[in-house]
Amino acid sequence: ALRVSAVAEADKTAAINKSGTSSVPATTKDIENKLRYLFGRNEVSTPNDAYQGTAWSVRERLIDAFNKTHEHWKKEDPKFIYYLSAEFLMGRSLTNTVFNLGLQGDYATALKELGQKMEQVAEAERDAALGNGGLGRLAACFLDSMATLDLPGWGYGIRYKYGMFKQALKDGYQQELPDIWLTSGNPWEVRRDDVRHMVGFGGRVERRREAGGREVAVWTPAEQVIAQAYDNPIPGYSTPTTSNLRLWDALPLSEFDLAAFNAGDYDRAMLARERAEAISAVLYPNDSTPEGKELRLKQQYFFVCASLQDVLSRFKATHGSARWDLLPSKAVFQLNDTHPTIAVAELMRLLVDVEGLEWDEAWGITTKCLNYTNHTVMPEALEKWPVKVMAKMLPRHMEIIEVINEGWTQWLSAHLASELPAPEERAKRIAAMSIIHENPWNKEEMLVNMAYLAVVGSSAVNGVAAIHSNIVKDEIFNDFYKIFPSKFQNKTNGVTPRRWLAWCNPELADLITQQLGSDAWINDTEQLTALRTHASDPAFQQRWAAVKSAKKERLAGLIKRVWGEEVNTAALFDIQIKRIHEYKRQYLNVLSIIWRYKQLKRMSPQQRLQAVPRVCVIGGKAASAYDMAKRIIRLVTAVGSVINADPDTRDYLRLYFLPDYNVSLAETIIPAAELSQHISTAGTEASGTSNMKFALNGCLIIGTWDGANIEIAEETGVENVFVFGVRAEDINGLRKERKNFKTDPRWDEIMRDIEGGMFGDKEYFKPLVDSVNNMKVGNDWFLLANDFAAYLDAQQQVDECYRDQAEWLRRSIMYTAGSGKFSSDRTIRQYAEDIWHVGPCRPPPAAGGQQ
Ligand code: GPW
Repeated sequence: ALRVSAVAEADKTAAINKSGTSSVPATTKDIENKLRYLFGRNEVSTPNDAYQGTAWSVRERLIDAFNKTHEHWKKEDPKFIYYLSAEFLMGRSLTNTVFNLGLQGDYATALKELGQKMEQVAEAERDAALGNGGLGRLAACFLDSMATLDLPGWGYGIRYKYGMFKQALKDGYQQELPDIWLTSGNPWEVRRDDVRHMVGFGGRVERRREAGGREVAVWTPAEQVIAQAYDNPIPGYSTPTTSNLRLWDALPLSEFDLAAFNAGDYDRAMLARERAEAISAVLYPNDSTPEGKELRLKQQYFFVCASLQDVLSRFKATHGSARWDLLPSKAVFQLNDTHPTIAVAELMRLLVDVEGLEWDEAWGITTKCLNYTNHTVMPEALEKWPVKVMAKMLPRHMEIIEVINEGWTQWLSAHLASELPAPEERAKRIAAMSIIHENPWNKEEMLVNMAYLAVVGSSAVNGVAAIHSNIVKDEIFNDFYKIFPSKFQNKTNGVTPRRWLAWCNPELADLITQQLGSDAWINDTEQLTALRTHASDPAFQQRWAAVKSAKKERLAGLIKRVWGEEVNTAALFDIQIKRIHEYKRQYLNVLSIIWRYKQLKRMSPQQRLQAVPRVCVIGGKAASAYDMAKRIIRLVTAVGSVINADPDTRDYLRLYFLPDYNVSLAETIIPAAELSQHISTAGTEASGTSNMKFALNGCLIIGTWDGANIEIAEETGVENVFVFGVRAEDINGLRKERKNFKTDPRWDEIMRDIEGGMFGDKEYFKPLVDSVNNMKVGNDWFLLANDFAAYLDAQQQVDECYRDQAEWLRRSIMYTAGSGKFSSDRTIRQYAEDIWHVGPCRPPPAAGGQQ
């Protein structure tokens, strides 16, 4: 008999206890059966049991939708989008799948019958964390939008065995733990045993003459591995379309080296296997600072090579091997940053060496098929691979890149002849635009500039927010822009309104739906603008505030679980969650919290009663080798433990670091946030996407004039945003003038406090203090001191605004109302129209289905 939790009423218990009778609805039965036959468990007794049974049951509905979509796409043969990305930060799938497929009624009722709550059951799922941060999550939002818009398109990436590390705190310091996410199986993937490709590395290249006299390059790799496909169905919302994310797992050619095995050398017998499996073993945990390790290049080539072979073999199966000219009308690839840029050389290799096309024809096809999205302008973040490393691992690709670069520089020389007639001038410009160039820090070493290779090899190059795309055009790729102005575009990022409002904040979603009279805003977010007319309506404001309060209570519960402390839920909830990076300036946030603390300390108890209470939350991971970022985390926890324990101030100010920030934690934190911080040095944050998620959930922004903050301010009303700080165009000048910069006395005081050990650990914090304090050129690179006073002023304005709750709520509503533009549906429509030239292809509705 079933054990049923106390919440189930007695009559239901009776019905369920007649196990095997028809009174148990089909879905309930299915959940139980999945648990019974896949896990050998006879009763649904924990949320985890319920999760496993539910997920494996939902999987079948998902696969049905997937099969119907792909049957249709095969028949119609539309042009396809292939989104190549080293990262897909999917998070959890259960809620999203159930809601996107329109199955929430079925499963919510079935789970209730089993004494379980959908929300709790969903929390038993582990995040799929195959990405670092914004770039990987953007890829995930894009898949949701492509499917929702019925665009034929797949994601292609790596099935990392270990995703983003789990972060724990040990004595306030970050500790990294492996993310073992596949242990209890993954219901959201289907292994395709019939889809495998060989990927080679190293070895040598020889020339051979073919019968017709044509010279061909023959690459004999020293090492080969198998790329094994796993498909992850991607359900669109409110459509039968279910698309695909195909991830590659690396397998050895043979289980073990038989000769070594037979000779009894078991260690050696396993070596090749370990080398192969290492390729898809772990995600590099670096965000915006590339890891120059050979294994990382191996990962990049591994997934690009498998993906291109996969696409080309399907193309050949439909169109034969004689019509490669048709490829650009059937396939378009989007390179998510430079990580998949080896695709330029790989597509050339497949077309020229394998398919026998002439170089020029292949080049025409390659450049028509590829497009490149840039996500950063920070020079240290742009990928460059030593020619030596590339030549050893990918000898044929290095040759191909050299030929591409020869053609490119020759073309440039001719093109620039009239503009730069002086040979030295011209040579200088060509050197500055060469794909292969000297390492400026080590003249002995030559580098392949992956961004330049991507720009030369692509039809379109885009940035991810208006200001960023302008910096791309006017600064980092200006020489290229002057030659190919029409190649450069902007595609401002977006986020999926399904996960980031409708599913993570159903209470606010319901309120919006009631107010607007329909839920059509979920796939037409421009309709949210109609909320503007209600922004000042006191009755609506009260309902709006009630939702925010409920979400704050929930976050307070989480803080209680993590830190064991109660927080005042009437306080202003002030949040900064993102990867820890010097350019994102979590340090500046901490400095302002220290200043707030000091001011509170100086007040009389009577004066303190007038203060606006705040609960500050900071969360984010530091790359394992990013020393400064780890020190910043320790500063947050050290400052937190001092101020949270201070009886004078603890009613007015708290600071908590929430460990292991990830997609699921974001889904809890964002709906509860009242103020969110996006305070990067102007010109450094390409776009930011959490700013959009906060705005969508009615959270006010304190931020710099950077990335998508600017466009959010335009849509929301700049008077509703707490904007501060220097502008991007002034950064270079200010960096040069650091010698003459006079720091604010409040800044000096805080620096003395940290150095003097007010928060303990003074040796450990010294490099942090030094990094911003020595007024010489190059120090305080991210200009914290320059923005400090303006930031404190903006924080003052935040307090004043919060005192006027009607004004605060009006602004809060205006943020949601102004979020229409930031749906990834809008972004994807623009990519489809301006770059991909791909249209929708919707399968017929499923018989008896919802849509
Ligand atoms: F450096 N971004 C990221 F450009 O999350 F490659 N990881 C990265 O490695 C890079 C960029 C890279 C982020 C940007 O920092 C953020 O501003 C942007 O919103 C996001 O990519 C999506 O475009």
